[in-house]
Amino acid sequence: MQNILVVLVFLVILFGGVYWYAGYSTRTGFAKDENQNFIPDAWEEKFSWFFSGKGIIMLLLGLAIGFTLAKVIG
Ligand SMILES: [Ca+2]
Repeated sequence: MQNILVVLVFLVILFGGVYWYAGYSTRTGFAKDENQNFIPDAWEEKFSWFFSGKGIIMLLLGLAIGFTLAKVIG
């Protein structure tokens, strides 16, 4: 169970980092973002689901961490 928890926390950090970098790189003008939605246009074609599902993805990860944590502690 601890292994699952480590993987889940790692995913949250990884995804959070990607979301942060998308916003950071477009805001600083480092990445091209012509439609100004703070997602690099190069990523948008292939990974639009990853950004449009941001809320759901983070919610599910949060819930999974909550359940796993409850199992580990309890
Ligand atoms: Ca864009």
